[in-house]
Amino acid sequence: MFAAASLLACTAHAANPILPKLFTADPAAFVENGVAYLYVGHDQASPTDKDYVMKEWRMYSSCDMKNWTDRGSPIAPSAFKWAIGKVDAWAADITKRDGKYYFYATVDHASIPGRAIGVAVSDKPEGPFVDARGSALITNDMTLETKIAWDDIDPAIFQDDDGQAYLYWGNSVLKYAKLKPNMIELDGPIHTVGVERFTEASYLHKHNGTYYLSYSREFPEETAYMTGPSATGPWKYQGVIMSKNVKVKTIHQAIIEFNGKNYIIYHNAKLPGGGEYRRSVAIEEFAYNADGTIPFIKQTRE
Ligand code: FUB
Repeated sequence: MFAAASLLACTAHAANPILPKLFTADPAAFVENGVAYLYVGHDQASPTDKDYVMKEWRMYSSCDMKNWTDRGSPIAPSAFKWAIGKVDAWAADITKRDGKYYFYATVDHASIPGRAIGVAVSDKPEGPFVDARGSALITNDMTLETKIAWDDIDPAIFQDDDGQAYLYWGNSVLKYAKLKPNMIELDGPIHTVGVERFTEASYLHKHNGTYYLSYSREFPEETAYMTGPSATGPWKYQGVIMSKNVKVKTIHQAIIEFNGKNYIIYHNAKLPGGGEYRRSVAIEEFAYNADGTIPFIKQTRE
């Protein structure tokens, strides 16, 4: 029913930035039954705020990657009762398994200092999502190589063809762990991956048998990527996909295939009044090179 309704609702805006009514950031996306689902953090900072104000995630759907229908807010950080700190809706990611949708989200932990990652579940892509564990999946671990409060952010969920799920995340140090088939528990230890100039926003996808691990590097950030023969590497650096933004230091990508075409979804600050904490999600179509590498992709206005 939901997919059919989406197909009928292709009205709205078709140019970049694709969501002209709200400031939005940190896109996550997946495709099901000919519909693309897009989840973003809602940047609610005023022009004079000096930090993020993000009280909810928002969700949109599209049947053509151009016209996006607003599906409201599938979840807010307050859904995680153990996360009653600053409750900013930082980056999240989404996947489906066994008929349920799993939403991995960065929130502020109430009793363990720093950011943490929670997982919420829903029967429908538009939510409402509810906390799947009642506790954080990942908490800030000051014993790992970084000692910053925001090193456990930006979850990226990937399910391989054999059903094994991997969670990648991190700021400054890239980390990953396997998940159990229930999608809400780690299965084994947390690993770190040495990546030069890694900042955050890791994202794992697979194309024609090759694994692509993209991420933001440096600060201000540019989007770079590595490739490998498995979901855990070994990784070979391949280059920069997208260059730094002008009015905002972050960029945060997701890469999906939809109806045989490939898209990178990211954020800049090109909506009028945009800035560091007032970002705007945009999309570019791209084609893989003949050797499977990803070309440098220019940001467009439309
Ligand atoms: O939106 C808050 C943070 O900014 C995200 O977690 C990072 O990826 C960066 O985009």
